[in-house]
Amino acid sequence: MSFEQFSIIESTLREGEQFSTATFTTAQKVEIAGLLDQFGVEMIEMTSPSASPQSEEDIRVIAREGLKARLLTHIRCHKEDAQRALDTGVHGLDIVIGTSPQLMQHSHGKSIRQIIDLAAEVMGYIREQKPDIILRFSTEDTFRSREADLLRVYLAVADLGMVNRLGVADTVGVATPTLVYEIVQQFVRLKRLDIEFHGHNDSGCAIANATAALEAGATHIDTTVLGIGERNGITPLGGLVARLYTLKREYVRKYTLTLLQQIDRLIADICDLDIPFNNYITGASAFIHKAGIHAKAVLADPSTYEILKPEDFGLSREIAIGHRLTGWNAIRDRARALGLTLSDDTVRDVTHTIKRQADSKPLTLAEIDALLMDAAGRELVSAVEAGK
Ligand code: HCA
Ligand code: CU
Repeated sequence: MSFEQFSIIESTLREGEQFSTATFTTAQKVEIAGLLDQFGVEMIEMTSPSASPQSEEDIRVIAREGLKARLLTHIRCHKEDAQRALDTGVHGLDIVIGTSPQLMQHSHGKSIRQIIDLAAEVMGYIREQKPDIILRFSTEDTFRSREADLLRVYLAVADLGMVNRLGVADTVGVATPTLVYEIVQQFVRLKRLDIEFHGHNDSGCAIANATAALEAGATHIDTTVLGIGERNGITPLGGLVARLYTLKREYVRKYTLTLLQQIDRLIADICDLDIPFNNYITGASAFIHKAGIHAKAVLADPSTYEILKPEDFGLSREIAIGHRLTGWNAIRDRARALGLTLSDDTVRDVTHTIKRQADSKPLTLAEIDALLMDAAGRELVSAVEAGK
Protein backbone atom coordinates (compact mmCIF):
# COMPACT_ATOMS: atom_id res chain seq x y z
CA MET A 1 0.00 0.00 0.00
CA SER A 2 1.32 3.41 -0.85
CA PHE A 3 -1.12 5.72 0.93
CA GLU A 4 1.75 7.19 2.92
CA GLN A 5 3.80 8.04 -0.14
CA PHE A 6 1.60 8.69 -3.11
CA SER A 7 1.73 11.71 -5.42
CA ILE A 8 -1.11 13.46 -7.20
CA ILE A 9 -0.64 14.18 -10.88
CA GLU A 10 -3.08 17.01 -11.34
CA SER A 11 -4.29 16.94 -14.90
CA THR A 12 -6.87 19.75 -15.00
CA LEU A 13 -4.60 21.51 -17.49
CA ARG A 14 -4.49 18.38 -19.73
CA GLU A 15 -7.34 15.89 -19.21
CA GLY A 16 -9.43 18.75 -17.81
CA GLU A 17 -8.94 20.78 -20.97
CA GLN A 18 -10.61 17.89 -22.82
CA PHE A 19 -13.86 18.63 -20.95
CA SER A 20 -16.67 19.96 -23.14
CA THR A 21 -16.75 23.51 -21.72
CA ALA A 22 -13.08 23.94 -20.81
CA THR A 23 -10.86 26.31 -22.79
CA PHE A 24 -8.31 27.92 -20.55
CA THR A 25 -6.63 31.23 -21.36
CA THR A 26 -2.98 31.65 -20.48
CA ALA A 27 -3.89 33.81 -17.49
CA GLN A 28 -6.38 31.19 -16.29
CA LYS A 29 -3.76 28.46 -16.62
CA VAL A 30 -1.36 30.52 -14.53
CA GLU A 31 -4.04 31.01 -11.86
CA ILE A 32 -5.07 27.33 -11.85
CA ALA A 33 -1.49 26.05 -11.73
CA GLY A 34 -0.64 28.55 -8.97
CA LEU A 35 -3.56 27.47 -6.79
CA LEU A 36 -2.90 23.78 -7.34
CA ASP A 37 0.72 24.39 -6.43
CA GLN A 38 -0.33 26.17 -3.24
CA PHE A 39 -2.65 23.28 -2.47
CA GLY A 40 0.40 21.05 -2.74
CA VAL A 41 -0.16 18.68 -5.65
CA GLU A 42 3.15 17.05 -6.51
CA MET A 43 2.84 17.20 -10.29
CA ILE A 44 0.90 19.25 -12.83
CA GLU A 45 0.26 17.83 -16.26
CA MET A 46 -0.34 20.08 -19.27
CA THR A 47 -1.70 19.56 -22.75
CA SER A 48 0.76 18.49 -25.43
CA PRO A 49 2.69 21.30 -27.12
CA SER A 50 1.73 19.63 -30.38
CA ALA A 51 -1.94 20.43 -29.75
CA SER A 52 -1.66 24.10 -30.81
CA PRO A 53 0.82 27.00 -30.80
CA GLN A 54 -0.83 28.52 -27.72
CA SER A 55 -0.65 25.19 -25.89
CA GLU A 56 3.09 25.12 -26.50
CA GLU A 57 3.57 28.72 -25.40
CA ASP A 58 1.48 28.16 -22.25
CA ILE A 59 3.76 25.32 -21.10
CA ARG A 60 6.72 27.68 -21.34
CA VAL A 61 4.82 30.31 -19.37
CA ILE A 62 3.97 27.88 -16.56
CA ALA A 63 7.50 26.46 -16.59
CA ARG A 64 8.80 29.98 -15.92
CA GLU A 65 6.49 30.35 -12.89
CA GLY A 66 8.95 28.32 -10.83
CA LEU A 67 6.30 26.25 -9.07
CA LYS A 68 7.12 23.64 -6.45
CA ALA A 69 5.12 21.04 -8.39
CA ARG A 70 6.92 19.15 -11.15
CA LEU A 71 5.61 20.16 -14.55
CA LEU A 72 4.71 17.44 -17.04
CA THR A 73 3.32 17.39 -20.52
CA HIS A 74 1.34 14.60 -22.08
CA ILE A 75 2.32 13.44 -25.55
CA ARG A 76 1.63 10.70 -28.04
CA CYS A 77 4.33 8.12 -28.62
CA HIS A 78 5.84 10.17 -31.47
CA LYS A 79 9.36 11.42 -31.93
CA GLU A 80 8.16 14.80 -33.22
CA ASP A 81 5.86 15.30 -30.21
CA ALA A 82 8.74 14.39 -27.92
CA GLN A 83 11.12 16.75 -29.69
CA ARG A 84 8.72 19.65 -29.33
CA ALA A 85 7.98 18.85 -25.67
CA LEU A 86 11.65 18.51 -24.69
CA ASP A 87 12.18 22.08 -25.62
CA THR A 88 9.50 23.58 -23.36
CA GLY A 89 11.19 23.41 -19.97
CA VAL A 90 9.01 20.66 -18.44
CA HIS A 91 10.39 18.27 -15.85
CA GLY A 92 8.73 15.24 -17.33
CA LEU A 93 6.99 13.65 -20.29
CA ASP A 94 3.95 11.40 -20.06
CA ILE A 95 3.84 9.20 -23.13
CA VAL A 96 0.77 7.24 -24.09
CA ILE A 97 -0.19 4.72 -26.77
CA GLY A 98 -3.31 2.59 -27.10
CA THR A 99 -3.03 -1.18 -26.60
CA SER A 100 -6.66 -2.33 -26.69
CA PRO A 101 -7.90 -4.09 -29.83
CA GLN A 102 -10.31 -1.17 -30.33
CA LEU A 103 -7.54 1.45 -30.30
CA MET A 104 -5.07 -0.67 -32.23
CA GLN A 105 -7.65 -1.01 -34.97
CA HIS A 106 -9.35 2.40 -34.99
CA SER A 107 -6.70 4.77 -33.61
CA HIS A 108 -3.08 4.16 -34.62
CA GLY A 109 -3.36 0.86 -36.54
CA LYS A 110 -0.13 -0.60 -35.07
CA SER A 111 0.55 -4.13 -33.86
CA ILE A 112 2.00 -4.92 -30.42
CA ARG A 113 5.40 -5.54 -32.01
CA GLN A 114 5.27 -2.15 -33.72
CA ILE A 115 4.17 -0.45 -30.47
CA ILE A 116 7.16 -1.91 -28.64
CA ASP A 117 9.58 -0.87 -31.41
CA LEU A 118 8.14 2.63 -31.53
CA ALA A 119 8.30 2.98 -27.74
CA ALA A 120 11.96 1.93 -27.79
CA GLU A 121 12.73 4.44 -30.53
CA VAL A 122 10.92 7.35 -28.86
CA MET A 123 12.25 6.63 -25.36
CA GLY A 124 15.76 6.19 -26.71
CA TYR A 125 15.54 9.51 -28.51
CA ILE A 126 14.27 11.30 -25.38
CA ARG A 127 16.95 9.81 -23.13
CA GLU A 128 19.66 10.83 -25.59
CA GLN A 129 18.46 14.42 -25.46
CA LYS A 130 17.59 14.63 -21.75
CA PRO A 131 19.01 11.82 -19.63
CA ASP A 132 17.42 13.24 -16.46
CA ILE A 133 13.89 14.02 -17.59
CA ILE A 134 11.08 12.15 -15.76
CA LEU A 135 9.68 9.67 -18.25
CA ARG A 136 6.39 7.84 -18.01
CA PHE A 137 4.98 5.30 -20.43
CA SER A 138 1.28 4.41 -20.34
CA THR A 139 -1.01 2.09 -22.26
CA GLU A 140 -4.24 3.82 -23.19
CA ASP A 141 -7.33 1.65 -22.60
CA THR A 142 -5.39 -0.76 -20.38
CA PHE A 143 -8.52 -2.45 -19.08
CA ARG A 144 -9.80 -3.52 -22.49
CA SER A 145 -6.35 -4.63 -23.63
CA ARG A 146 -5.45 -8.33 -23.79
CA GLU A 147 -3.48 -9.30 -20.73
CA ALA A 148 -0.76 -10.98 -22.80
CA ASP A 149 -0.36 -7.82 -24.93
CA LEU A 150 -0.12 -5.64 -21.86
CA LEU A 151 2.51 -7.82 -20.28
CA ARG A 152 4.57 -7.89 -23.46
CA VAL A 153 4.49 -4.11 -23.78
CA TYR A 154 5.17 -3.36 -20.10
CA LEU A 155 7.98 -5.86 -19.80
CA ALA A 156 9.62 -4.61 -22.99
CA VAL A 157 9.34 -0.97 -21.97
CA ALA A 158 10.51 -1.64 -18.42
CA ASP A 159 13.49 -3.63 -19.74
CA LEU A 160 14.62 -0.64 -21.77
CA GLY A 161 15.59 0.81 -18.38
CA MET A 162 14.56 4.27 -19.49
CA VAL A 163 11.22 4.96 -17.79
CA ASN A 164 10.61 6.15 -14.25
CA ARG A 165 6.95 5.27 -14.20
CA LEU A 166 4.45 3.02 -15.94
CA GLY A 167 0.87 4.19 -16.37
CA VAL A 168 -2.34 2.21 -16.23
CA ALA A 169 -5.32 3.97 -17.82
CA ASP A 170 -9.01 3.16 -17.53
CA THR A 171 -9.77 5.25 -20.58
CA VAL A 172 -13.44 4.34 -20.93
CA GLY A 173 -14.37 3.95 -17.24
CA VAL A 174 -14.97 0.23 -17.48
CA ALA A 175 -12.74 -1.00 -14.64
CA THR A 176 -13.82 -2.08 -11.18
CA PRO A 177 -11.75 -1.77 -7.98
CA THR A 178 -11.02 -5.52 -8.01
CA LEU A 179 -9.72 -5.42 -11.56
CA VAL A 180 -7.62 -2.35 -10.87
CA TYR A 181 -6.18 -3.98 -7.77
CA GLU A 182 -5.24 -7.13 -9.67
CA ILE A 183 -3.58 -5.38 -12.61
CA VAL A 184 -1.71 -2.81 -10.53
CA GLN A 185 -0.48 -5.43 -8.09
CA GLN A 186 0.81 -7.52 -10.96
CA PHE A 187 2.75 -4.61 -12.48
CA VAL A 188 4.14 -3.45 -9.15
CA ARG A 189 5.50 -6.95 -8.52
CA LEU A 190 6.90 -7.33 -12.01
CA LYS A 191 9.38 -4.52 -12.20
CA ARG A 192 9.12 -2.46 -9.03
CA LEU A 193 8.73 0.73 -11.01
CA ASP A 194 6.44 3.58 -9.98
CA ILE A 195 2.90 2.99 -11.18
CA GLU A 196 0.39 5.68 -12.11
CA PHE A 197 -3.37 5.18 -12.30
CA HIS A 198 -5.63 7.26 -14.54
CA GLY A 199 -9.32 6.42 -14.27
CA HIS A 200 -12.41 7.71 -16.06
CA ASN A 201 -15.74 7.94 -14.30
CA ASP A 202 -18.26 6.72 -16.88
CA SER A 203 -19.69 4.16 -14.47
CA GLY A 204 -18.97 5.98 -11.21
CA CYS A 205 -15.92 4.02 -10.02
CA ALA A 206 -13.13 6.56 -10.56
CA ILE A 207 -12.48 7.32 -6.89
CA ALA A 208 -12.88 3.70 -5.77
CA ASN A 209 -10.58 2.58 -8.58
CA ALA A 210 -7.91 5.13 -7.67
CA THR A 211 -8.11 3.95 -4.06
CA ALA A 212 -7.78 0.32 -5.14
CA ALA A 213 -4.74 1.28 -7.21
CA LEU A 214 -3.09 2.81 -4.14
CA GLU A 215 -3.98 -0.25 -2.08
CA ALA A 216 -2.23 -2.39 -4.66
CA GLY A 217 0.90 -0.24 -4.57
CA ALA A 218 0.35 2.46 -7.21
CA THR A 219 2.44 5.53 -6.46
CA HIS A 220 0.75 8.21 -8.57
CA ILE A 221 -2.92 9.09 -9.11
CA ASP A 222 -4.26 11.35 -11.85
CA THR A 223 -6.95 13.83 -10.86
CA THR A 224 -8.70 16.89 -12.20
CA VAL A 225 -10.57 19.58 -10.33
CA LEU A 226 -14.25 18.59 -10.08
CA GLY A 227 -13.27 15.54 -12.12
CA ILE A 228 -13.57 17.34 -15.48
CA GLY A 229 -12.23 15.59 -18.57
CA GLU A 230 -13.36 13.71 -21.67
CA ARG A 231 -17.09 12.83 -21.38
CA ASN A 232 -17.85 12.92 -17.65
CA GLY A 233 -14.21 13.01 -16.66
CA ILE A 234 -11.85 11.28 -14.23
CA THR A 235 -11.11 10.95 -10.51
CA PRO A 236 -11.88 14.34 -8.93
CA LEU A 237 -9.22 15.96 -6.79
CA GLY A 238 -11.66 16.74 -3.96
CA GLY A 239 -13.23 13.29 -4.12
CA LEU A 240 -9.87 11.57 -3.86
CA VAL A 241 -8.94 13.80 -0.94
CA ALA A 242 -12.25 12.99 0.80
CA ARG A 243 -11.68 9.26 0.27
CA LEU A 244 -8.12 9.31 1.61
CA TYR A 245 -8.97 11.63 4.51
CA THR A 246 -11.65 9.23 5.65
CA LEU A 247 -9.17 6.35 5.58
CA LYS A 248 -6.66 8.34 7.62
CA ARG A 249 -6.46 12.09 7.95
CA GLU A 250 -2.64 11.97 7.90
CA TYR A 251 -2.67 10.76 4.30
CA VAL A 252 -3.78 14.20 3.11
CA ARG A 253 -2.13 16.36 5.74
CA LYS A 254 0.48 17.38 3.17
CA TYR A 255 -2.16 19.33 1.22
CA THR A 256 -3.63 22.76 2.05
CA LEU A 257 -7.17 21.48 2.40
CA THR A 258 -8.65 24.90 3.05
CA LEU A 259 -7.97 25.82 -0.59
CA LEU A 260 -10.21 23.11 -1.98
CA GLN A 261 -13.34 25.24 -2.14
CA GLN A 262 -11.52 28.07 -3.92
CA ILE A 263 -10.06 25.59 -6.41
CA ASP A 264 -13.44 23.95 -7.15
CA ARG A 265 -15.08 27.40 -7.50
CA LEU A 266 -12.39 28.63 -9.86
CA ILE A 267 -12.84 25.72 -12.25
CA ALA A 268 -16.64 25.83 -11.98
CA ASP A 269 -16.59 29.54 -12.86
CA ILE A 270 -14.15 29.17 -15.74
CA CYS A 271 -16.07 26.22 -17.21
CA ASP A 272 -19.43 27.90 -16.62
CA LEU A 273 -20.63 25.16 -14.27
CA ASP A 274 -22.11 24.97 -10.81
CA ILE A 275 -20.28 22.94 -8.19
CA PRO A 276 -22.62 19.90 -8.04
CA PHE A 277 -24.88 20.04 -4.94
CA ASN A 278 -23.60 16.61 -3.88
CA ASN A 279 -19.94 17.28 -4.59
CA TYR A 280 -17.41 15.82 -2.17
CA ILE A 281 -16.59 18.38 0.55
CA THR A 282 -17.51 21.52 -1.42
CA GLY A 283 -21.05 20.68 -2.60
CA ALA A 284 -23.73 22.97 -1.14
CA SER A 285 -25.29 20.15 0.87
CA ALA A 286 -22.09 18.36 1.94
CA PHE A 287 -22.38 19.54 5.56
CA ILE A 288 -26.10 20.19 6.01
CA HIS A 289 -27.85 18.03 8.59
CA LYS A 290 -31.60 17.89 8.47
CA ALA A 291 -33.62 15.21 10.28
CA GLY A 292 -34.33 15.86 13.95
CA ILE A 293 -32.46 12.80 15.20
CA HIS A 294 -29.41 13.70 13.11
CA ALA A 295 -29.51 17.30 14.33
CA LYS A 296 -29.74 16.20 17.96
CA ALA A 297 -26.72 13.90 17.68
CA VAL A 298 -24.64 16.37 15.65
CA LEU A 299 -25.29 19.08 18.23
CA ALA A 300 -24.04 16.70 20.91
CA ASP A 301 -21.04 15.51 18.86
CA PRO A 302 -20.61 16.25 15.13
CA SER A 303 -18.63 13.08 14.53
CA THR A 304 -21.83 11.07 15.06
CA TYR A 305 -22.81 11.87 11.48
CA GLU A 306 -19.69 13.48 9.99
CA ILE A 307 -16.67 11.56 8.75
CA LEU A 308 -15.13 14.73 7.37
CA LYS A 309 -14.68 17.74 9.61
CA PRO A 310 -15.86 20.82 7.72
CA GLU A 311 -13.48 23.05 9.69
CA ASP A 312 -10.49 21.12 8.30
CA PHE A 313 -11.54 22.45 4.89
CA GLY A 314 -12.31 25.97 6.10
CA LEU A 315 -16.04 25.20 5.89
CA SER A 316 -18.85 25.01 8.41
CA ARG A 317 -21.77 22.72 9.04
CA GLU A 318 -25.36 23.79 8.95
CA ILE A 319 -28.32 22.35 10.74
CA ALA A 320 -31.53 22.84 8.78
CA ILE A 321 -34.43 23.34 11.18
CA GLY A 322 -37.36 24.87 9.31
CA HIS A 323 -38.87 21.67 7.94
CA ARG A 324 -41.34 18.97 8.96
CA LEU A 325 -38.57 16.54 10.00
CA THR A 326 -37.16 18.97 12.53
CA GLY A 327 -36.71 18.07 16.20
CA TRP A 328 -37.02 19.98 19.43
CA ASN A 329 -33.32 19.70 20.33
CA ALA A 330 -32.38 21.66 17.24
CA ILE A 331 -35.07 24.26 17.96
CA ARG A 332 -33.85 24.62 21.52
CA ASP A 333 -30.34 25.11 20.18
CA ARG A 334 -31.61 27.91 17.94
CA ALA A 335 -33.41 29.52 20.87
CA ARG A 336 -30.20 29.45 22.88
CA ALA A 337 -28.30 30.99 19.98
CA LEU A 338 -30.82 33.85 20.16
CA GLY A 339 -30.15 34.22 23.88
CA LEU A 340 -33.56 32.82 24.86
CA THR A 341 -33.99 30.33 27.71
CA LEU A 342 -37.32 28.73 27.10
CA SER A 343 -38.94 25.94 29.07
CA ASP A 344 -38.90 22.51 27.46
CA ASP A 345 -42.69 22.66 27.08
CA THR A 346 -42.48 25.92 25.19
CA VAL A 347 -39.73 24.59 22.91
CA ARG A 348 -41.84 21.52 22.17
CA ASP A 349 -44.86 23.74 21.41
CA VAL A 350 -42.86 25.86 19.00
CA THR A 351 -41.46 22.70 17.39
CA HIS A 352 -45.01 21.42 16.78
CA THR A 353 -46.01 24.74 15.28
CA ILE A 354 -43.00 24.63 12.95
CA LYS A 355 -43.79 21.06 11.90
CA ARG A 356 -47.45 21.94 11.22
CA GLN A 357 -46.57 25.02 9.18
CA ALA A 358 -43.74 23.23 7.36
CA ASP A 359 -46.20 20.61 6.16
CA SER A 360 -47.34 23.22 3.66
CA LYS A 361 -44.05 25.14 3.24
CA PRO A 362 -40.59 25.07 4.87
CA LEU A 363 -39.93 28.01 7.20
CA THR A 364 -37.07 30.47 6.89
CA LEU A 365 -34.76 31.07 9.80
CA ALA A 366 -36.33 34.51 10.26
CA GLU A 367 -39.80 32.91 10.56
CA ILE A 368 -38.50 30.42 13.14
CA ASP A 369 -36.83 33.21 15.08
CA ALA A 370 -40.10 35.16 15.11
CA LEU A 371 -41.97 32.13 16.51
CA LEU A 372 -39.33 31.71 19.22
CA MET A 373 -39.42 35.41 20.14
CA ASP A 374 -43.21 35.33 20.35
CA ALA A 375 -43.05 32.26 22.57
CA ALA A 376 -40.47 33.97 24.79
CA GLY A 377 -42.75 37.00 25.04
CA ARG A 378 -45.68 34.80 26.06
CA GLU A 379 -43.55 33.02 28.68
CA LEU A 380 -42.57 36.37 30.11
CA VAL A 381 -46.15 37.59 30.26
CA SER A 382 -47.35 34.46 32.03
CA ALA A 383 -44.44 34.64 34.45
CA VAL A 384 -45.31 38.22 35.29
CA GLU A 385 -49.00 37.30 35.65
CA ALA A 386 -48.17 34.34 37.88
CA GLY A 387 -46.09 36.63 40.06
CA LYS A 388 -48.94 39.16 40.53
C1 HCA B 1 -6.14 10.72 -23.77
C2 HCA B 1 -6.32 9.38 -23.12
C3 HCA B 1 -6.01 9.29 -21.67
C4 HCA B 1 -4.53 9.05 -21.40
C5 HCA B 1 -4.22 8.64 -20.01
C6 HCA B 1 -2.77 8.42 -19.72
C7 HCA B 1 -6.83 8.06 -21.20
O1 HCA B 1 -7.08 11.51 -23.70
O2 HCA B 1 -5.09 10.95 -24.34
O3 HCA B 1 -1.93 8.99 -20.39
O4 HCA B 1 -2.48 7.69 -18.77
O5 HCA B 1 -7.83 8.24 -20.52
O6 HCA B 1 -6.45 6.97 -21.59
O7 HCA B 1 -6.47 10.42 -20.97
CU1 CU C 1 -8.15 10.20 -19.80
